[in-house]
Amino acid sequence: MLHDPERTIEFEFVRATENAALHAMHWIGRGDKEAADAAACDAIYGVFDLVNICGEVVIGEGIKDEAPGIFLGDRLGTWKQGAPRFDIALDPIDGTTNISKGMANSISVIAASQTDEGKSQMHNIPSFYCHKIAYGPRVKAMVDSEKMGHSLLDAPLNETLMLLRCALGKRMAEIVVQVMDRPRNEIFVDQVRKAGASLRMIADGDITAAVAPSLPDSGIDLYVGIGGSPEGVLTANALRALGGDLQMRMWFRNEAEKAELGAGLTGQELLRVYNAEEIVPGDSAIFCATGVTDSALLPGVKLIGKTAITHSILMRARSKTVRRIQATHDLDHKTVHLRSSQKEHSI
Ligand code: VTB
Repeated sequence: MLHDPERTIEFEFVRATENAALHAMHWIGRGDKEAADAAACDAIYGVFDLVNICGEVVIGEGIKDEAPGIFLGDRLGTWKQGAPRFDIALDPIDGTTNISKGMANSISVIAASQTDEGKSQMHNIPSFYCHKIAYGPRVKAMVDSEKMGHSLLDAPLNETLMLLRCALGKRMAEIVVQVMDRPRNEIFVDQVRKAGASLRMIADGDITAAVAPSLPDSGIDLYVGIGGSPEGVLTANALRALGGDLQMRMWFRNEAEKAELGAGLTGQELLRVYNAEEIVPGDSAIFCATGVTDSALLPGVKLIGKTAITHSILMRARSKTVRRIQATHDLDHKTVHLRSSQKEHSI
């Protein structure tokens, strides 16, 4: 086995999210989010069918909204004997509604952690939703040094924004907070406005929103709100590589959901606040995403005649290298390998 198989295999992840974005782009604006999702899944499976890894999906999709997808326990890769083992978390499209409406903020995303058999490296959160707050390395350094007795999830948002002001050396009005536009998040929107910080709302897709504060050039300083739990785990993989952090705690829409999804958990476990290192505790964390439509993280796919341009970001926790990969695909030659047909297809 290679000494550090992550180093080479990580580039196959880029091919997978690129192909997912290219195969899904035809569905942008066409009102069919399931078709976009299915196209992305087919392409991701198709790439991994040619890659020598033993990949097990530990965080899949589709449970919450019954979308087509790649699910928990599914296998990716050839599973040839001796191939390195990876736990895989993915969202073939985060923001399928956005794609279907031709709106901004959709990506294809995969995270992975090299693992020894049987030892999962990613914490699976049983709730559909979590209350999350995500911030970059400078804020993390200050949060860690303040040794607060409570989590940021319990602090009034204006206190957290004051902390950001100090950590980032900005005026309040320059601090940009991203929140997903939902009635359940109105409380955060009000607090951001009252504090005098600057607000950016997104319709869907809170992985880009929560990773953005850890990138110096994203223009976003903080993500806060209630969004999907699997999306939080994917975000945690990126933050392990970028040095930022997030805090997240399970959130339930009602008591029945809490009783069902939280069955078997103690009161303490239900209230536990996780940070990125607790969600992804191992040394190995790879995060890869390709833009489908524009977001704070990545430009979307651009189609110019028979040329498609994709933008991806690839990073891993071991080396902390962050690569931005712009690819020009000549569609007269580019093909994607699909699981459904086991063949190469033109885009
Ligand atoms: C969240 C968010 C995702 O869908 O799961 C959201 O984390 C679903 O929220 O990024 P609702 O159930 O309120 O629609 C996304 O925005 C896209 O999958």
